[in-house]
Amino acid sequence: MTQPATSQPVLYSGMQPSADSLHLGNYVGALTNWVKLQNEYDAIFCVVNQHAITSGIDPEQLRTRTLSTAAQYIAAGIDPEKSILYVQSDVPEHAQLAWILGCMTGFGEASRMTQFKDKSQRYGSDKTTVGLFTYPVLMAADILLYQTQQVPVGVDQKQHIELTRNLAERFNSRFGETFTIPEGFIPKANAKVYDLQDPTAKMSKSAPSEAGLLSILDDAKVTTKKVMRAVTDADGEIRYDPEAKPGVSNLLTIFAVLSGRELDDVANEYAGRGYGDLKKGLAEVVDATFTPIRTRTAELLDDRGELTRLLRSGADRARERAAPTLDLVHERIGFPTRADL
Ligand code: ATP
Ligand code: LTN
Repeated sequence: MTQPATSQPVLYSGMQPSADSLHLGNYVGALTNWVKLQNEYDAIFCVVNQHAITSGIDPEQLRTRTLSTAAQYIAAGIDPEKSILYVQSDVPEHAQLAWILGCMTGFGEASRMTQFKDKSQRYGSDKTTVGLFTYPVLMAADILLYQTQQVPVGVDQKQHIELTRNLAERFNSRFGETFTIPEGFIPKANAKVYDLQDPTAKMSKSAPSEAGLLSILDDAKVTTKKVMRAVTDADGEIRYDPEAKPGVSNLLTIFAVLSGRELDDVANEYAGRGYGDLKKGLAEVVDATFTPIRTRTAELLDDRGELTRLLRSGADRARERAAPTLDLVHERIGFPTRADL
């Protein structure tokens, strides 16, 4: 098997550049985790633009969102010198390995992916692309190319990680030890953020209304307004009880996670006070978290040359790691390797 560059275990993750701004759910459920983990792992983070085109292509929007997503990763604390940060389409080995893995994936096996079933039902058969169907195979290629051990993802990606493991095991047993078998690294339930207007639904960029979505790049005035208008309940009591009081509990969770405090500590501070007080306090915490990230993102986007250079250098480092794995795969399955060319 090809060896990783450091003795730390390899960690790999990615997000699609499918919105102008990341939202609080992405920040709490993924990005803050990545920032912490990058010190303990040999971490690789990808802006998965090839996955993003499975649901349609708008070239200008895609270009802007790809750079903006990368800038937000860096602004939130991903260190592009320590970790590898790159754009998926800059590393052609992903698509090359995906083709091979696709030829080892059963049609029935891929048809069982619930994300595909959900999305294809929503899009209808004319808008459902073959790319959407093979999306999980490309994700498997992303992960396996780097001999990844840990993959931090949301619970919705669990089935894709299972498929990745199955494909790696299948390849290894048919053609000899080639891939490390990765593991999913699923955050605890309390890292989940709910929609401010419908606190029983997860905060998502595809929510029917923007009113419940806190976006990192929104102006502070906008986020404050959204927090102040968050849905609560009629009994007026501030306590953590996600079943009976989903709205208030969501506000308390967000407050605790963003301020780095214990939930009980925040709940005690606001016990006996009005919802308006809690919301005001939370709006300040959101502002204190997002404003520096927003400012740094704008600075990074102002110097596109430098940002592009950083991403190119990330892609060079990624290719150095991906190419030997692909070479080994080629050798194992009887394709010419670089040494033959
Ligand atoms: P969609 O609109 O398709 O549901 P999304 O906004 O939920 O997308 P994804 O691109 O699916 O975002 O997710 C990127 C990462 O952010 C994943 O690791 C996911 O688990 C995390 N994430 C997204 N929404 C939340 C949330 N509400 N709470 C916690 N983590 C979240
Ligand atoms: N499917 C993932 C994004 C993704 C990913 C990956 C995550 C694509 N390739 C590799 C981890 C590892 C999502 O939608 N969150």
